Amino acid sequence: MPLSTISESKTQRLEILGPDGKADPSIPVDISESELLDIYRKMVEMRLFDERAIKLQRQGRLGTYPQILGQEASQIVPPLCLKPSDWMVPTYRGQGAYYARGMQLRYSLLYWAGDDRGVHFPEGNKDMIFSIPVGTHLTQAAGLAWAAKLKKEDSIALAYVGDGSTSKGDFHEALTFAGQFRLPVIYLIENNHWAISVPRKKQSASTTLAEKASGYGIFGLQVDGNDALAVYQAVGSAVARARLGLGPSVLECETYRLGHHTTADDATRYRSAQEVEAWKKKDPITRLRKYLESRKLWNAQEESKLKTESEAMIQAEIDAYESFGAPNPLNMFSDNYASAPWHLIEQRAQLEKLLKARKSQHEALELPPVEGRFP
Ligand SMILES: Cc1ncc(C[n+]2csc(CCOP(=O)(O)OP(=O)(O)O)c2C)c(N)n1
Ligand SMILES: [Mg+2]
Repeated sequence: MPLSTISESKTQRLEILGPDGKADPSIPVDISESELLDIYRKMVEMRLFDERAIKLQRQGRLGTYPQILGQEASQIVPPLCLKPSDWMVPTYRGQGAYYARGMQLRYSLLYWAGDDRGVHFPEGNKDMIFSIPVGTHLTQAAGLAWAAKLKKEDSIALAYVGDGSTSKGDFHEALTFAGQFRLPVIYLIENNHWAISVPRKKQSASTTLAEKASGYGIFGLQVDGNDALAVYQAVGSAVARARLGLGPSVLECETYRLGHHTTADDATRYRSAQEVEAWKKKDPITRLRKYLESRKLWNAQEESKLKTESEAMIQAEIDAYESFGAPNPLNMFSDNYASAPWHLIEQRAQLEKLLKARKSQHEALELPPVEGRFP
């Protein structure tokens, strides 16, 4: 019996803006001038914020911090294609995505200072908390999309995932479920080429991460993740398909982590300066700025005004963050369980006793009221 082809998968890649900022005229992008400028502003604001956050950490004013340096397009553009009533399910490298959803930067800082008051999203937003465990949020996103489908709601779910995290079993489980139930969910892989010190080429033998989608009966596309226009086009189309009931998408946004994994890492120990320099030439912000300039939508004066305004806004956010004051340590027990397990009841009671004893020794130790619910 001769072999016959029974299935064929072809993975495509979408690029619109070249590194010189010139757009491919054969791909029309339905985006207004004000949306373009909004994307650019937010990307610049996030880059300046990232730089300040690193300095704060080095000065001992912030905890461990994961930069998004170089990934501004794949972070900021996708949420701008959603409604607040859509679910946004980020990873820990998610402050750009939250910022695009309207979260004030003071809360990102609080979160990375280890303070749960940083979990504070704009009213009405369906945002999930930063996922520190890698991959575990992917099945949750499938569940959120399934619930929306069962309830006949219009909402969809967008989950971010790193290249390294696609190797986890959770990715397989989530995609199996999403494909089989044709869920309104988008898995946006931010392939930044590194999972801490493990390079993308050691992560998986597949040529692209996007092609993994076809095994689950899901639409997959690789996107130039440093090209804000391509990300907007790809996510916008995936959102439209999901809303029409046409099922899930896997979008592999190919980008690069220009900084260290977090402030606890030293990337110079495992990757070359040449590699980093080559990716700097594909910087998503420079590309978009060149494009805007070519369309006469931006110029040097506007650039310097934006920098001055952004720096003032970021300083105000840092001041607001630093004036929060210490949280009550008992907050850490709040809002975790519908009914608390015995060992947490005991531990909380022990801590409460300890705090009371300290207070009687040092009258100055005045803690704010406990926040949240402990059942
Ligand atoms: C379940 C789990 N295992 C291991 C870790 C430790 N860890 C933190 S980040 C990371 C690498 C993730 O790489 P990638 O998915 O590419 O995301 P990136 O950091 O590049 O955004 C690992 C293994 C974790 N946080 N959670
Ligand atoms: Mg990665």
